[in-house]
Amino acid sequence: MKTFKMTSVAVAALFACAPSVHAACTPEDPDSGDAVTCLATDSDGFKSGKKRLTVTVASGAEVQSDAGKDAIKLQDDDNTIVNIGTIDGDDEAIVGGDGLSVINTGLIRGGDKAIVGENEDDERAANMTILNSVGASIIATGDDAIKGAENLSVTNHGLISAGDKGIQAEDETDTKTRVIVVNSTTGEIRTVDESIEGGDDSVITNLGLITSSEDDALDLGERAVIKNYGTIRNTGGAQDAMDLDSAVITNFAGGLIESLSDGAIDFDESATESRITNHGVIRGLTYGVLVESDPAEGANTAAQIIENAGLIEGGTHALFLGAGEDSYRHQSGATLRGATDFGADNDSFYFEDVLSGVVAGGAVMAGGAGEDVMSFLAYSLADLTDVVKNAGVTSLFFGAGQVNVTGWESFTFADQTVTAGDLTAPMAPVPLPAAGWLVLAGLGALAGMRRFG
Ligand SMILES: [Ca+2]
Ligand SMILES: [Ca+2]
Ligand SMILES: [Ca+2]
Ligand SMILES: [Ca+2]
Repeated sequence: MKTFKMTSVAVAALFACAPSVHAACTPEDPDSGDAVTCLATDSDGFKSGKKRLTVTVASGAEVQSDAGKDAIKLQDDDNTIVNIGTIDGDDEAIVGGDGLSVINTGLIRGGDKAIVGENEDDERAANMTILNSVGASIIATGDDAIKGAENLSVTNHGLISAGDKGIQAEDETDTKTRVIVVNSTTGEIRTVDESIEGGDDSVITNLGLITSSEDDALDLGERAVIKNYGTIRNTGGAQDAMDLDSAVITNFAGGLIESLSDGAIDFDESATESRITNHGVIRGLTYGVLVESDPAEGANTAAQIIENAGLIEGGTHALFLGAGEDSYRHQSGATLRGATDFGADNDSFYFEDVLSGVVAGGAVMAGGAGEDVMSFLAYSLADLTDVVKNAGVTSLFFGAGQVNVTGWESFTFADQTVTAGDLTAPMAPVPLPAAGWLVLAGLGALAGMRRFG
């Protein structure tokens, strides 16, 4: 991020010395590197083709635009806009070039877009840096709030809201590009379409709220790095909280990744491995974590490696992982709600701790095609109290613990591995005569009796 070249003391001094009737933004025709200060209401906007300007809109000042025009337009390189007042464009509030830096503690509002990177060659500007402070707002009523190309970097402590997309990184050929966003505990990004849309190698850190009412909250490409301590949510439009190709996602305790209309985390076509570490909640109306499995749509053939110490929930499937050698570790205290389907290829499922009750409410965990292995790391084979096979589904009981599985070719315990075919009840139960059961029940002994004890 570039350094704000004018201190707040200097701004205050300029403001104090300025007569109230002073031309709003001066000098009107600066040289490259000059400081431009807007101290009152400028009704027809400010425009310059110079480089390295620092344009400061003082507290109480407002830069407006003519009808259909932009409020501040600086299309050459490395300009800085410091807004302590209001920048209000009928079309865009700010159009800036490569290396534009915007520091906003006031209001930036565009009737179309709020901040757009577009250089003097009409290419989408790269390396833009936007800082939106606590209490500050960047609002686009018609279209995207912030739009730039490669390495668009946004740090948000205030409000970013958009009638279309919140933050979009895309070049002039409509190729999505890298975006870096930090949304702090006070940060809110509220949009109708995608909240953040970008290309490969994007990095998103969220401690606040990112929410889209009709599209994906995050829509990114390959190798996204996402750290979530806050809420990332889709609320409508049959879309996802996250729509990605591949990613490393860490959802920390208290973090919520949620779709009220479709999947929480959706992986599109990719051959690149993804990792999810979850200590919070990942919850989708339809799916918790899913991959595209239809070749006609471009199937995801990669491994998804998931460690869950929190909650993963989906109305249809908690996990639907498709092709690739997928792996899921159910850590101590973890919860699954919904079925799981590990799809094609050799997949792995690890229960790291003892089971507490019926896993996933009894929903079936499918290994799918391939040689799939389910592991019970806290149990020996002798801890298995019953095996019930019914209509292709095998129910494994460890006392009160139960899992319902299908399509897993082998099961590993702490002491040994057995194939699905060899998995039977550890020993045939010794039948008691009916009278014996009644006597035992009458003595209150049945509840404490282990079937194979
Ligand atoms: Ca997969
Ligand atoms: Ca698989
Ligand atoms: Ca499989
Ligand atoms: Ca299988």
